[in-house]
Amino acid sequence: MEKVFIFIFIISYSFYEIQSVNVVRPRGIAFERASLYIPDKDFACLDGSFVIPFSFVNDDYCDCPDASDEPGTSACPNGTFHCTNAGHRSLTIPSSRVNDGICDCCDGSDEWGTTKNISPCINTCEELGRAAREEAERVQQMIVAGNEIREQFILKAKEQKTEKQKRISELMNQKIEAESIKNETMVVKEKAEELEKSVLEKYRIIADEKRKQQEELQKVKDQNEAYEAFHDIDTNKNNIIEENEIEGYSTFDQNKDGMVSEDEKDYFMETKKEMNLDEFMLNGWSRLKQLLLTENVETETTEDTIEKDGDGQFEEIEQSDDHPDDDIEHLDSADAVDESQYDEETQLIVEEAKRARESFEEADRKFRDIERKISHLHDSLSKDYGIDDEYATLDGECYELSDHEYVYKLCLFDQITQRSKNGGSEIRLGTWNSWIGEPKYRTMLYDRGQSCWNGPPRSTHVRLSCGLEAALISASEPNRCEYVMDFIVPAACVQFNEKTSTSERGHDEL
Ligand code: MAN
Repeated sequence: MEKVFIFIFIISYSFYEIQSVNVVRPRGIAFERASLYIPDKDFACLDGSFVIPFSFVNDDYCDCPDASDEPGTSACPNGTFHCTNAGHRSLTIPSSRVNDGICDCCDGSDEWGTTKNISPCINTCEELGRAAREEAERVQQMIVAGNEIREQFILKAKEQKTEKQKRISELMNQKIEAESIKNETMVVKEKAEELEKSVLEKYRIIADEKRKQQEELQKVKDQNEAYEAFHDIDTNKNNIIEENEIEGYSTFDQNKDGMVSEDEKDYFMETKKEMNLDEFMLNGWSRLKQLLLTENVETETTEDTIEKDGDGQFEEIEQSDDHPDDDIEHLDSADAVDESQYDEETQLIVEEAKRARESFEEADRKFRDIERKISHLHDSLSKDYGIDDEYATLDGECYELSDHEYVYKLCLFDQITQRSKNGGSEIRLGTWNSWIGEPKYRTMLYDRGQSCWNGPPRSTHVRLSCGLEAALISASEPNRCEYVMDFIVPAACVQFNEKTSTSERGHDEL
């Protein structure tokens, strides 16, 4: 195949081309690399691997492993093609796109050999370049305007910071005063309570006495019940419970199969043949009570669907209880001192103690309220609001965005939530954590949100960019329960190379 040199002479009036007049370079090579290709010398592959005659450059055969001999053809799979795109931005594309029938470069230079060495592409660089420059100009103007607002934010943040510091020192003074009131009311309360305790002592003794009496009554009632149960079982009235008497007493038939088995008998008799009253009182009664209780519960839960065995001793025991047990029913409340029984003086002392307690609680509440405010202000002062505190005024401000399924709510430096339009409760997508990534102060991380079903806690990245009015402009969920939001705000209107803060710049100028 005949080796052909292909040179491109770029003659145009654009900024790039004025520099390039008379520069000779192989196709697909940028101006700044043209000096590496000298036509009357052999060509050294740029990786230093081979030296080849210059005629091998762009001969559509790949000689250099680094593809440097074929910058203008698609011969090397790893090569790249540079389009000058005069009037717009130059571009470097993979060399596989050269002469593939698709116009990748706006100047059409990548399709030089598609149709008889004439590019099928229309040069759109001027038009695209103009649009790109207009867009760049628009963005630049927005950054300048936004930056002015940003400066105002910074000033406001400074004022707010000073205000917060002032507020903290005011609150510190209030805290001292509140603490002394709290201590005073505490002393008054303790004294009043001491007095209250001493005057209530006699009522407490009475209540104690009443409780003891009621316990005594309960004991007597229990013994009577035991005594009656014993005589119910002891049908031959010889004061001894014998095996045949157990067999005839249905409560011992625990599985209700119509007979009292050996095991059921042994549960009560513990393998003994008989039981006298003393033994019954000591051990037997408590075991019988257990059976009665179970029987009772079963009867209740089956709602009388199981017919009770004929003799119904349990009911008899209940019915045969003729002690007046009104007092016993009130046993639980007997511990409490009955206020209505206080004499007038005691009543006054109790009321005074109540007032003293309320005053102390009020003073304590005020004190803790001040402490909480101080700590809240300290928290806010220690938050990172950007290099110049430019985001400080946004703390707590909320912005919503609605898509077809959810309403998202971003409350800056606080939390993010998601509400389904089909109802249901709000889901927390994260709580403010920190700034992340580079450049700094462009991405916020909100994490520790509500746990995903069978997954991690929800978290959100909020990407900030320049806009003249703060707004949440997008919300998506690229991975399940991992959300990404875009938020525009004037505080982000700063050139990336303007990395130094205004305060730092101030120092430099000094
Ligand atoms: C909710 C929403 C979704 C999320 C699922 C995960 O429906 O929070 O964003 O993907 O829960 O189960």
